[in-house]
Amino acid sequence: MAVTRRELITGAAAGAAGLVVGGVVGKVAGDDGGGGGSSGLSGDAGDIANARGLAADDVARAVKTFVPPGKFDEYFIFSSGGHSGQILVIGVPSMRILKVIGVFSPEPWQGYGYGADWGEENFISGTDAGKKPTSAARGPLTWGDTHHPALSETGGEYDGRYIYINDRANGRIAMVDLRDFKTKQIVDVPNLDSSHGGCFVTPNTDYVHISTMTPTLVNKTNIHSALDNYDKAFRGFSTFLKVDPDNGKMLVNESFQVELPPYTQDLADSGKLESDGWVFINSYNAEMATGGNLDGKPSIEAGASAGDYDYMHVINWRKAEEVVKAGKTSTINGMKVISLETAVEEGLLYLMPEPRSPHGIDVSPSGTYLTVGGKLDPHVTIYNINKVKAAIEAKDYEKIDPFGVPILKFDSVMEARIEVGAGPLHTQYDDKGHGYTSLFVASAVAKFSLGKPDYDGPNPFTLVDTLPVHYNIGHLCTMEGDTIKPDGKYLVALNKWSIDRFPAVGTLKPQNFQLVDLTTEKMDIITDMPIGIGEPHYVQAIRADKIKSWEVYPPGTNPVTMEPDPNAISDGNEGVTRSGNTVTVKLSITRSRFKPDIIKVNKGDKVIMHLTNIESTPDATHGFAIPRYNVNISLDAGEYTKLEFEADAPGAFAMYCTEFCSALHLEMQGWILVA
Ligand code: K7E
Ligand code: CUA
Repeated sequence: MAVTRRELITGAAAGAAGLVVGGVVGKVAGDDGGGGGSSGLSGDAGDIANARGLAADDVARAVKTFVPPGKFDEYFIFSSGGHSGQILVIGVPSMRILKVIGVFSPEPWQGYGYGADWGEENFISGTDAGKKPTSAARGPLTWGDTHHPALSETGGEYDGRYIYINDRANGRIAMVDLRDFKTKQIVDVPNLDSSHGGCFVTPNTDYVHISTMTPTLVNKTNIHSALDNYDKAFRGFSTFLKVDPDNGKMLVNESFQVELPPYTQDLADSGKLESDGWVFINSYNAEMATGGNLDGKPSIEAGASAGDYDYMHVINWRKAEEVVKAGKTSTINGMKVISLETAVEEGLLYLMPEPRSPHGIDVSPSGTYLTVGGKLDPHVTIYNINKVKAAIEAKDYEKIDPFGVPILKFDSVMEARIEVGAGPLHTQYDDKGHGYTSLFVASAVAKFSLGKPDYDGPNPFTLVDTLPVHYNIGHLCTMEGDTIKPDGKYLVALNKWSIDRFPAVGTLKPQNFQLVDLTTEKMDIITDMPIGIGEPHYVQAIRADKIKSWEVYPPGTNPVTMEPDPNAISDGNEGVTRSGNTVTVKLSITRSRFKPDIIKVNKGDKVIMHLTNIESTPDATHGFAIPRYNVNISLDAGEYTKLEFEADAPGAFAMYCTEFCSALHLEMQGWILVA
């Protein structure tokens, strides 16, 4: 078959497309800017580019991000959804949204939190565990503020098995199983009333870590005066949640906490290689400002920025593990806690001075360097773990803080300070020994060199390049950027504001993810992606081939256990049975019917339904919705779930399938008659 020129350009003829693309890039490279529709291309590609007013650079950038229909992206990024409470899964370099995973928020499309056993369980455990008071006035918690996703690791590299994410608002943490991309567990972490950046895994996912942000009220004797006795009434906690290696679940009984001073613990990171066995937690508000601006005290904004230094917490978690094994803990709200006193006595907790309200702390791939961005200081400060270890060994203390914790001497542990620009926040790394720091105030990304062993070149600890981004960048992420072997390659800038980059879509604007090419000498923005869902904070990027998602569930699989469920229904064992006021329904689902399709119960009955999608075809998802009962379940092929409700509203309710699953989808309906 003859290949037309048009097919060549659109990639329809796969075999020849690579050649043509190579040719286009070659031509573009020689053309700087073009402009006015002058793409510098010849032939059909040139005509199209000219007709659309694209310059040569535009075309080159488009080719870099284009993933032809039917082809897959090289990376996935897992993005927090902020106060939408979800996780977004996005392909790189295409920047297409592949999935939204309901985590702390119900997601009707996925049947998450609307009746299905696996979703309901999460919301219930998320509310009751840990015995934290939750107002009943507005019902159970149905949102969270997701900030920091943490992919599971083996040997310091992402293994594609699980992802954890914290709830900034309520001190909770969730686990998503990447076999089916569903939330399997929410832990309401005892003694944590909030959480923030302390979400990461240790290099072999022995533990997932989560710490307080705003300290927790621990002395409740006089709550109205608690802020006047802030240093006594409040404490921070660093939590090491033990992970079950078989299923990724967090085991609260085998977990522990380290009590911390009531500074505001912020971003944190795990040590690796050189720094394996240690964790690092930033803090701000060493001033312990509490606000009170109506009484003439400074707002927290001013009070927390008064001092020149805040403290990074350095914790030896292997030592902490031994202390826990030796029983030197007390149990508070069901969690083993190492007291501040014990932590100091056992030499597992130290502080390091950090300039002016730090935010990000990011450990370099070799584990040697810890890069800190101070919001009010135009430098990044880089610490060397070997200097930290030596200072601890030599008891090289500047002083002891009011809580008895030794503060290491700044000059003894600091390796370098690099002036990068206004408002440095977070840092990521590439495979060549560079760090990339987001500059919130400057709306830019700064690239700098590390030192040995991460970077072996001529000018260590030097600013190399700066790229303006649009606008107010928070986090940023390089490919596999938090591992011992980052790929670099691309960088995603997570910009908080988009201002003029997209057409107005109402007064609440989308955020802007910008994809940056790191393979060119100068960093280059190659695409903008509006984020119309949630307010992402942090993302992690993993090579797509590491994710081994199931295509379809084996028959009767319960997503909670990922095993065939003993109550799963197969074709032929459906039925309705009654025992007292309890009606048990065994219901099978396939294209295009429910069986049974008529269910008669009495008002006040307790209804237990065992539902199974008995299909084995990937993609053959069915919904199961009961109008007026707030039930909306989604059952993927092979999936089993349980549903329980009280039949309190009388009437004829037309249960139906919510997925357009077949030509007779509209006929996929039945009745629940409540008399
Ligand atoms: Cu938005 Cu990591 Cu929660 Cu910084 S945090 S920006
Ligand atoms: Cu099943 Cu529509």
